[in-house]
Amino acid sequence: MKLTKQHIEDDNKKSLSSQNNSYNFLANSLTSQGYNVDTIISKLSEFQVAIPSWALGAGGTRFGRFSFYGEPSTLEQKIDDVGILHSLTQTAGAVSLHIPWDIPSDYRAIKQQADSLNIKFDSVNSNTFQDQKNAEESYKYGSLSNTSKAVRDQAIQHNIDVINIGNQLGSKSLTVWLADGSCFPGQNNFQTAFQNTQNSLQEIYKGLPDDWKMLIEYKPYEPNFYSTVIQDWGVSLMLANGCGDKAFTLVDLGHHLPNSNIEQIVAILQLKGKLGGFHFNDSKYGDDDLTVGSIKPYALFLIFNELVYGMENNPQNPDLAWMIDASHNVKDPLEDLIQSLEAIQEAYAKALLVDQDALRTAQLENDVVKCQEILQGAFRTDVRPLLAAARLKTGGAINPLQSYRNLAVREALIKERGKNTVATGL
Ligand code: AFD
Ligand code: MN
Ligand code: MN
Repeated sequence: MKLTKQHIEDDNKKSLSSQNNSYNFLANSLTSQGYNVDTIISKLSEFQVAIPSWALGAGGTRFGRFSFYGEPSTLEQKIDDVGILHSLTQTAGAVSLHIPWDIPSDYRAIKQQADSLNIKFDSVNSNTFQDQKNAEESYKYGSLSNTSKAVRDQAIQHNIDVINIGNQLGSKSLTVWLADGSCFPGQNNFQTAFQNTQNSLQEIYKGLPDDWKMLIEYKPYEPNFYSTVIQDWGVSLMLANGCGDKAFTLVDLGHHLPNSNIEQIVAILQLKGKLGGFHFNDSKYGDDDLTVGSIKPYALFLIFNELVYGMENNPQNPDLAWMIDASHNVKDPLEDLIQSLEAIQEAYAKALLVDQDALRTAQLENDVVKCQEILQGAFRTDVRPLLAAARLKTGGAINPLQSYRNLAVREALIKERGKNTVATGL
Protein backbone atom coordinates (compact mmCIF):
# COMPACT_ATOMS: atom_id res chain seq x y z
CA MET A 1 0.00 0.00 0.00
CA LYS A 2 1.56 3.27 -1.12
CA LEU A 3 -0.11 6.65 -1.00
CA THR A 4 0.79 8.73 -4.02
CA LYS A 5 1.01 12.52 -4.06
CA GLN A 6 -1.91 12.42 -6.50
CA HIS A 7 -4.16 10.54 -4.03
CA ILE A 8 -3.46 13.15 -1.39
CA GLU A 9 -3.76 16.11 -3.74
CA ASP A 10 -7.13 14.89 -4.96
CA ASP A 11 -8.40 14.43 -1.44
CA ASN A 12 -7.12 17.90 -0.44
CA LYS A 13 -9.38 19.51 -3.03
CA LYS A 14 -12.38 19.08 -0.70
CA SER A 15 -10.91 21.31 1.99
CA LEU A 16 -8.60 23.59 0.04
CA SER A 17 -10.77 26.68 0.00
CA SER A 18 -11.66 26.49 3.69
CA GLN A 19 -7.95 25.96 4.51
CA ASN A 20 -7.02 29.00 2.42
CA ASN A 21 -9.60 31.12 4.23
CA SER A 22 -8.47 30.12 7.71
CA TYR A 23 -4.81 30.37 6.77
CA ASN A 24 -5.17 33.89 5.33
CA PHE A 25 -7.06 35.06 8.38
CA LEU A 26 -4.45 33.67 10.79
CA ALA A 27 -1.43 34.69 8.72
CA ASN A 28 -2.71 38.28 8.44
CA SER A 29 -3.38 38.51 12.13
CA LEU A 30 0.06 37.07 13.04
CA THR A 31 1.85 39.28 10.51
CA SER A 32 0.18 42.38 11.92
CA GLN A 33 1.44 41.34 15.37
CA GLY A 34 5.00 41.22 13.99
CA TYR A 35 5.47 37.49 13.44
CA ASN A 36 7.25 36.12 10.39
CA VAL A 37 4.81 33.44 9.27
CA ASP A 38 7.11 32.01 6.57
CA THR A 39 9.84 31.35 9.13
CA ILE A 40 7.38 29.56 11.41
CA ILE A 41 6.17 27.40 8.51
CA SER A 42 9.74 26.51 7.50
CA LYS A 43 10.53 25.47 11.06
CA LEU A 44 7.43 23.29 11.18
CA SER A 45 8.39 21.64 7.89
CA GLU A 46 11.89 20.88 9.16
CA PHE A 47 10.70 19.30 12.40
CA GLN A 48 10.70 15.54 11.88
CA VAL A 49 9.80 12.97 14.51
CA ALA A 50 10.84 9.32 14.44
CA ILE A 51 8.21 6.60 14.62
CA PRO A 52 9.19 3.62 16.78
CA SER A 53 8.75 0.32 15.01
CA TRP A 54 6.80 -1.03 17.99
CA ALA A 55 4.06 1.61 17.79
CA LEU A 56 2.75 0.38 14.45
CA GLY A 57 0.94 -2.62 15.88
CA ALA A 58 -1.56 -2.78 18.70
CA GLY A 59 -0.08 -2.47 22.17
CA GLY A 60 -0.99 -4.74 25.00
CA THR A 61 -1.36 -4.64 28.72
CA ARG A 62 -0.38 -7.31 31.22
CA PHE A 63 -3.97 -8.51 31.00
CA GLY A 64 -4.01 -9.14 27.30
CA ARG A 65 -3.65 -7.84 23.83
CA PHE A 66 -6.29 -7.21 21.22
CA SER A 67 -4.64 -7.23 17.84
CA PHE A 68 -5.52 -4.74 15.16
CA TYR A 69 -6.30 -5.98 11.68
CA GLY A 70 -3.68 -5.42 8.99
CA GLU A 71 -0.79 -4.93 11.40
CA PRO A 72 2.68 -4.97 9.86
CA SER A 73 4.44 -8.26 10.57
CA THR A 74 7.77 -7.65 8.84
CA LEU A 75 10.29 -4.84 8.94
CA GLU A 76 9.41 -4.01 5.32
CA GLN A 77 5.75 -3.61 6.24
CA LYS A 78 6.63 -1.45 9.23
CA ILE A 79 8.63 0.86 6.99
CA ASP A 80 5.73 0.98 4.54
CA ASP A 81 3.49 2.11 7.40
CA VAL A 82 5.91 4.88 8.36
CA GLY A 83 5.90 5.84 4.66
CA ILE A 84 2.11 6.21 4.81
CA LEU A 85 2.37 8.40 7.90
CA HIS A 86 5.07 10.51 6.32
CA SER A 87 3.16 11.00 3.03
CA LEU A 88 0.13 12.28 4.91
CA THR A 89 1.80 14.33 7.64
CA GLN A 90 5.21 15.20 6.15
CA THR A 91 6.60 15.09 9.69
CA ALA A 92 7.39 11.41 10.22
CA GLY A 93 10.60 11.22 8.21
CA ALA A 94 12.38 8.69 10.44
CA VAL A 95 11.98 5.28 12.03
CA SER A 96 13.49 4.00 15.26
CA LEU A 97 14.22 0.27 15.27
CA HIS A 98 14.20 -2.10 18.21
CA ILE A 99 16.67 -4.96 18.15
CA PRO A 100 16.25 -7.95 18.01
CA TRP A 101 12.66 -7.40 16.81
CA ASP A 102 13.77 -5.55 13.67
CA ILE A 103 17.00 -7.13 12.41
CA PRO A 104 17.09 -6.61 8.63
CA SER A 105 17.73 -9.66 6.49
CA ASP A 106 18.81 -7.56 3.50
CA TYR A 107 20.35 -4.24 4.55
CA ARG A 108 20.67 -2.83 1.07
CA ALA A 109 17.03 -3.52 0.22
CA ILE A 110 15.76 -2.02 3.49
CA LYS A 111 17.85 1.08 2.99
CA GLN A 112 16.56 1.46 -0.55
CA GLN A 113 12.99 1.06 0.58
CA ALA A 114 13.43 3.68 3.33
CA ASP A 115 15.21 6.05 0.92
CA SER A 116 12.41 5.78 -1.61
CA LEU A 117 9.95 6.83 1.10
CA ASN A 118 12.24 9.61 2.38
CA ILE A 119 12.68 7.92 5.73
CA LYS A 120 15.88 7.96 7.81
CA PHE A 121 16.97 5.51 10.46
CA ASP A 122 16.99 7.30 13.79
CA SER A 123 18.26 5.96 17.10
CA VAL A 124 18.43 2.17 17.47
CA ASN A 125 17.07 0.65 20.69
CA SER A 126 18.58 -2.32 22.48
CA ASN A 127 16.48 -4.82 24.38
CA THR A 128 17.78 -6.37 27.56
CA PHE A 129 14.40 -6.50 29.26
CA GLN A 130 13.34 -9.77 27.64
CA ASP A 131 15.14 -13.08 27.31
CA GLN A 132 15.75 -14.02 23.72
CA LYS A 133 15.39 -17.57 22.40
CA ASN A 134 18.50 -19.66 22.99
CA ALA A 135 20.15 -16.96 25.10
CA GLU A 136 22.63 -18.43 27.54
CA GLU A 137 21.95 -16.00 30.35
CA SER A 138 18.67 -14.61 31.72
CA TYR A 139 17.78 -10.98 32.45
CA LYS A 140 15.27 -11.94 35.11
CA TYR A 141 17.37 -10.20 37.76
CA GLY A 142 18.73 -7.43 35.61
CA SER A 143 21.05 -6.90 32.65
CA LEU A 144 23.76 -4.24 32.74
CA SER A 145 23.43 -4.05 36.54
CA ASN A 146 23.28 -7.81 37.18
CA THR A 147 25.44 -9.25 39.94
CA SER A 148 26.65 -11.91 37.48
CA LYS A 149 29.47 -10.89 35.16
CA ALA A 150 28.32 -13.38 32.53
CA VAL A 151 24.90 -11.72 32.34
CA ARG A 152 26.41 -8.25 32.19
CA ASP A 153 28.78 -9.33 29.42
CA GLN A 154 25.92 -10.77 27.38
CA ALA A 155 23.96 -7.49 27.74
CA ILE A 156 27.04 -5.41 26.83
CA GLN A 157 27.63 -7.53 23.75
CA HIS A 158 23.98 -7.17 22.71
CA ASN A 159 24.28 -3.37 22.82
CA ILE A 160 27.45 -3.52 20.72
CA ASP A 161 25.65 -5.74 18.21
CA VAL A 162 22.84 -3.16 18.07
CA ILE A 163 25.36 -0.41 17.31
CA ASN A 164 26.75 -2.49 14.45
CA ILE A 165 23.30 -3.11 13.01
CA GLY A 166 22.38 0.58 13.28
CA ASN A 167 25.68 1.58 11.71
CA GLN A 168 24.88 -0.38 8.56
CA LEU A 169 21.59 1.52 8.23
CA GLY A 170 22.92 5.02 8.85
CA SER A 171 21.69 5.42 12.45
CA LYS A 172 23.75 7.74 14.61
CA SER A 173 22.67 6.88 18.13
CA LEU A 174 21.98 4.03 20.50
CA THR A 175 19.15 4.35 23.03
CA VAL A 176 19.55 2.33 26.19
CA TRP A 177 16.51 1.78 28.37
CA LEU A 178 16.95 -0.67 31.23
CA ALA A 179 14.22 -2.51 33.07
CA ASP A 180 16.81 -3.24 35.79
CA GLY A 181 15.79 -2.70 39.38
CA SER A 182 14.25 -4.55 42.28
CA CYS A 183 10.76 -5.45 43.40
CA PHE A 184 11.39 -5.70 47.15
CA PRO A 185 13.47 -3.84 49.70
CA GLY A 186 16.77 -5.59 50.32
CA GLN A 187 16.71 -7.44 46.99
CA ASN A 188 19.44 -5.23 45.48
CA ASN A 189 22.42 -3.36 46.77
CA PHE A 190 21.74 0.10 45.27
CA GLN A 191 25.40 1.07 45.10
CA THR A 192 26.52 -2.17 43.47
CA ALA A 193 23.68 -1.99 40.94
CA PHE A 194 24.62 1.59 40.01
CA GLN A 195 28.33 0.79 39.80
CA ASN A 196 27.77 -2.30 37.64
CA THR A 197 25.57 -0.24 35.32
CA GLN A 198 28.16 2.51 35.05
CA ASN A 199 30.92 0.00 34.24
CA SER A 200 28.76 -1.81 31.68
CA LEU A 201 27.76 1.45 29.96
CA GLN A 202 31.43 2.43 29.80
CA GLU A 203 32.18 -0.84 28.00
CA ILE A 204 29.39 -0.17 25.48
CA TYR A 205 30.60 3.41 25.08
CA LYS A 206 34.00 2.08 23.97
CA GLY A 207 32.23 0.47 21.00
CA LEU A 208 30.46 3.70 19.98
CA PRO A 209 31.63 5.18 16.64
CA ASP A 210 33.01 8.73 16.89
CA ASP A 211 29.99 10.34 15.26
CA TRP A 212 27.48 8.42 17.41
CA LYS A 213 25.67 9.30 20.62
CA MET A 214 24.55 7.10 23.47
CA LEU A 215 21.16 8.13 24.89
CA ILE A 216 20.37 6.95 28.40
CA GLU A 217 16.66 6.75 29.21
CA TYR A 218 15.36 6.80 32.78
CA LYS A 219 12.13 5.62 34.36
CA PRO A 220 11.06 5.68 38.02
CA TYR A 221 9.28 2.33 38.22
CA GLU A 222 7.91 -0.56 36.16
CA PRO A 223 8.49 -3.37 35.42
CA ASN A 224 10.23 -3.29 38.80
CA PHE A 225 8.11 -1.84 41.56
CA TYR A 226 10.44 -1.03 44.44
CA SER A 227 13.49 0.48 42.73
CA THR A 228 14.75 1.18 39.23
CA VAL A 229 18.50 1.46 38.70
CA ILE A 230 18.21 4.44 36.32
CA GLN A 231 15.25 6.04 38.05
CA ASP A 232 15.52 9.69 37.13
CA TRP A 233 17.35 12.35 35.13
CA GLY A 234 19.93 12.80 37.89
CA VAL A 235 21.06 9.18 37.72
CA SER A 236 20.96 9.23 33.92
CA LEU A 237 23.08 12.39 33.86
CA MET A 238 25.61 10.91 36.29
CA LEU A 239 25.92 7.83 34.12
CA ALA A 240 26.23 9.92 30.94
CA ASN A 241 28.92 12.08 32.55
CA GLY A 242 30.68 8.91 33.68
CA CYS A 243 30.83 7.72 30.05
CA GLY A 244 31.88 10.87 28.19
CA ASP A 245 30.97 13.60 25.74
CA LYS A 246 28.99 11.34 23.43
CA ALA A 247 26.60 10.17 26.17
CA PHE A 248 23.38 12.06 26.94
CA THR A 249 20.17 11.87 28.91
CA LEU A 250 16.95 10.93 27.14
CA VAL A 251 13.67 12.24 28.53
CA ASP A 252 10.49 10.22 28.01
CA LEU A 253 7.39 12.19 29.00
CA GLY A 254 5.74 9.19 30.65
CA HIS A 255 8.75 8.31 32.78
CA HIS A 256 8.10 10.69 35.65
CA LEU A 257 6.21 10.54 38.88
CA PRO A 258 2.93 12.51 38.79
CA ASN A 259 3.24 16.30 38.63
CA SER A 260 6.99 16.35 37.95
CA ASN A 261 8.07 19.62 36.38
CA ILE A 262 9.37 18.16 33.12
CA GLU A 263 9.85 21.56 31.46
CA GLN A 264 12.35 22.47 34.16
CA ILE A 265 14.22 19.18 33.67
CA VAL A 266 14.62 19.72 29.92
CA ALA A 267 15.67 23.35 30.46
CA ILE A 268 18.52 22.47 32.82
CA LEU A 269 19.71 19.50 30.76
CA GLN A 270 19.94 21.73 27.69
CA LEU A 271 21.83 24.36 29.65
CA LYS A 272 24.35 21.64 30.53
CA GLY A 273 24.43 20.40 26.91
CA LYS A 274 23.25 16.96 28.01
CA LEU A 275 19.75 16.51 26.57
CA GLY A 276 20.15 13.98 23.76
CA GLY A 277 16.70 12.62 23.01
CA PHE A 278 13.04 12.99 23.71
CA HIS A 279 10.16 10.49 23.70
CA PHE A 280 6.66 11.93 23.27
CA ASN A 281 3.51 10.42 24.74
CA ASP A 282 0.94 11.43 27.34
CA SER A 283 -0.34 9.98 30.56
CA LYS A 284 -2.78 10.36 33.40
CA TYR A 285 -1.12 8.11 35.96
CA GLY A 286 2.26 6.74 34.92
CA ASP A 287 3.92 5.35 31.81
CA ASP A 288 0.53 5.17 30.12
CA ASP A 289 1.93 5.78 26.62
CA LEU A 290 -1.24 7.57 25.51
CA THR A 291 -1.60 9.77 22.45
CA VAL A 292 0.56 12.88 22.66
CA GLY A 293 -1.46 15.88 23.87
CA SER A 294 -4.52 13.82 24.77
CA ILE A 295 -4.36 14.48 28.52
CA LYS A 296 -2.10 17.46 29.31
CA PRO A 297 -1.71 19.67 26.24
CA TYR A 298 -0.70 22.72 28.30
CA ALA A 299 2.16 20.80 29.94
CA LEU A 300 3.30 19.72 26.47
CA PHE A 301 3.28 23.35 25.35
CA LEU A 302 5.31 24.45 28.38
CA ILE A 303 7.86 21.72 27.66
CA PHE A 304 8.05 22.82 24.03
CA ASN A 305 8.52 26.39 25.13
CA GLU A 306 11.70 25.30 26.96
CA LEU A 307 12.80 23.10 24.07
CA VAL A 308 12.44 26.02 21.64
CA TYR A 309 14.34 28.26 24.04
CA GLY A 310 17.08 25.63 24.24
CA MET A 311 17.24 25.15 20.47
CA GLU A 312 17.68 28.90 20.08
CA ASN A 313 19.96 29.66 23.03
CA ASN A 314 21.96 26.53 23.84
CA PRO A 315 24.43 25.76 21.04
CA GLN A 316 26.24 23.55 23.57
CA ASN A 317 23.34 21.09 23.34
CA PRO A 318 23.27 18.84 20.25
CA ASP A 319 20.28 18.38 17.94
CA LEU A 320 17.81 16.10 19.65
CA ALA A 321 16.56 12.67 18.59
CA TRP A 322 12.77 13.15 18.63
CA MET A 323 10.57 10.09 18.84
CA ILE A 324 6.97 9.16 19.63
CA ASP A 325 6.88 6.42 22.25
CA ALA A 326 3.29 5.31 22.42
CA SER A 327 1.48 2.01 22.53
CA HIS A 328 -2.19 1.77 21.89
CA ASN A 329 -4.73 -0.80 22.95
CA VAL A 330 -7.94 0.57 21.55
CA LYS A 331 -7.10 2.76 18.54
CA ASP A 332 -5.91 2.11 15.04
CA PRO A 333 -2.16 2.61 15.64
CA LEU A 334 -1.71 4.70 12.50
CA GLU A 335 -4.61 6.98 13.39
CA ASP A 336 -3.17 7.35 16.86
CA LEU A 337 0.25 8.27 15.46
CA ILE A 338 -1.33 10.84 13.14
CA GLN A 339 -3.02 12.41 16.16
CA SER A 340 0.28 12.41 18.07
CA LEU A 341 2.20 13.98 15.19
CA GLU A 342 -0.44 16.71 14.94
CA ALA A 343 -0.29 17.39 18.69
CA ILE A 344 3.51 17.65 18.58
CA GLN A 345 3.43 20.12 15.69
CA GLU A 346 0.71 22.10 17.39
CA ALA A 347 2.66 22.46 20.62
CA TYR A 348 5.80 23.34 18.67
CA ALA A 349 3.99 26.01 16.61
CA LYS A 350 2.49 27.56 19.75
CA ALA A 351 5.91 27.61 21.41
CA LEU A 352 7.29 29.40 18.35
CA LEU A 353 4.65 32.09 18.95
CA VAL A 354 5.97 32.90 22.43
CA ASP A 355 7.48 36.36 22.26
CA GLN A 356 10.78 35.60 23.98
CA ASP A 357 11.92 39.23 24.15
CA ALA A 358 8.68 40.40 25.72
CA LEU A 359 8.83 37.47 28.15
CA ARG A 360 12.38 38.36 29.20
CA THR A 361 11.37 41.98 29.80
CA ALA A 362 8.34 40.96 31.83
CA GLN A 363 10.51 38.56 33.85
CA LEU A 364 13.06 41.31 34.56
CA GLU A 365 10.24 43.58 35.69
CA ASN A 366 8.76 40.79 37.80
CA ASP A 367 5.48 41.32 35.99
CA VAL A 368 4.12 37.89 36.83
CA VAL A 369 0.73 38.54 35.25
CA LYS A 370 2.29 39.64 31.96
CA CYS A 371 4.53 36.55 31.91
CA GLN A 372 1.49 34.33 32.17
CA GLU A 373 -0.41 36.36 29.56
CA ILE A 374 2.46 35.95 27.07
CA LEU A 375 2.57 32.16 27.50
CA GLN A 376 -1.18 31.69 27.48
CA GLY A 377 -1.68 34.08 24.57
CA ALA A 378 0.50 31.79 22.47
CA PHE A 379 -1.15 28.65 23.84
CA ARG A 380 -4.65 29.89 23.06
CA THR A 381 -3.89 30.61 19.41
CA ASP A 382 -5.42 28.07 17.02
CA VAL A 383 -2.36 27.25 14.91
CA ARG A 384 -3.83 24.40 12.91
CA PRO A 385 -4.00 26.34 9.61
CA LEU A 386 -0.21 26.87 9.90
CA LEU A 387 0.35 23.14 10.30
CA ALA A 388 -1.79 22.42 7.26
CA ALA A 389 0.09 25.07 5.27
CA ALA A 390 3.42 23.48 6.22
CA ARG A 391 2.17 20.07 5.09
CA LEU A 392 0.72 21.42 1.84
CA LYS A 393 4.07 22.94 0.90
CA THR A 394 5.59 19.47 0.48
CA GLY A 395 2.57 17.56 -0.78
CA GLY A 396 1.05 16.40 2.51
CA ALA A 397 -2.58 16.32 3.53
CA ILE A 398 -4.53 19.33 4.76
CA ASN A 399 -6.22 17.02 7.24
CA PRO A 400 -4.14 13.81 7.55
CA LEU A 401 -6.62 11.89 9.66
CA GLN A 402 -9.52 12.69 7.36
CA SER A 403 -7.50 11.73 4.29
CA TYR A 404 -6.39 8.49 5.96
CA ARG A 405 -10.05 7.60 6.36
CA ASN A 406 -11.21 8.95 3.00
CA LEU A 407 -8.50 6.99 1.21
CA ALA A 408 -9.46 3.83 3.14
CA VAL A 409 -5.87 3.10 4.11
CA ARG A 410 -6.62 0.56 6.85
CA GLU A 411 -9.02 -1.30 4.58
CA ALA A 412 -6.29 -1.54 1.94
CA LEU A 413 -3.79 -2.79 4.52
CA ILE A 414 -6.20 -5.47 5.70
CA LYS A 415 -6.76 -6.57 2.13
CA GLU A 416 -3.02 -6.78 1.61
CA ARG A 417 -1.99 -8.37 4.90
CA GLY A 418 -5.07 -10.08 6.22
CA LYS A 419 -6.69 -9.96 9.63
CA ASN A 420 -4.43 -12.23 11.59
CA THR A 421 -1.09 -10.47 11.41
CA VAL A 422 0.74 -9.68 14.63
CA ALA A 423 3.43 -7.03 14.94
CA THR A 424 6.40 -7.57 17.24
CA GLY A 425 6.50 -5.15 20.10
CA LEU A 426 5.62 -4.61 23.68
C1 AFD B 1 9.49 0.69 27.03
C2 AFD B 1 10.01 1.74 27.97
C3 AFD B 1 10.65 2.89 27.27
C4 AFD B 1 11.43 2.55 26.03
C5 AFD B 1 10.79 1.46 25.19
C6 AFD B 1 11.75 0.91 24.18
O1 AFD B 1 8.99 2.14 28.86
O2 AFD B 1 9.72 3.91 27.03
O3 AFD B 1 11.67 3.69 25.26
O4 AFD B 1 10.36 0.40 25.99
O5 AFD B 1 12.82 0.23 24.77
O6 AFD B 1 8.26 1.12 26.53
MN1 MN C 1 10.61 5.68 25.90
MN1 MN D 1 7.86 4.02 28.42
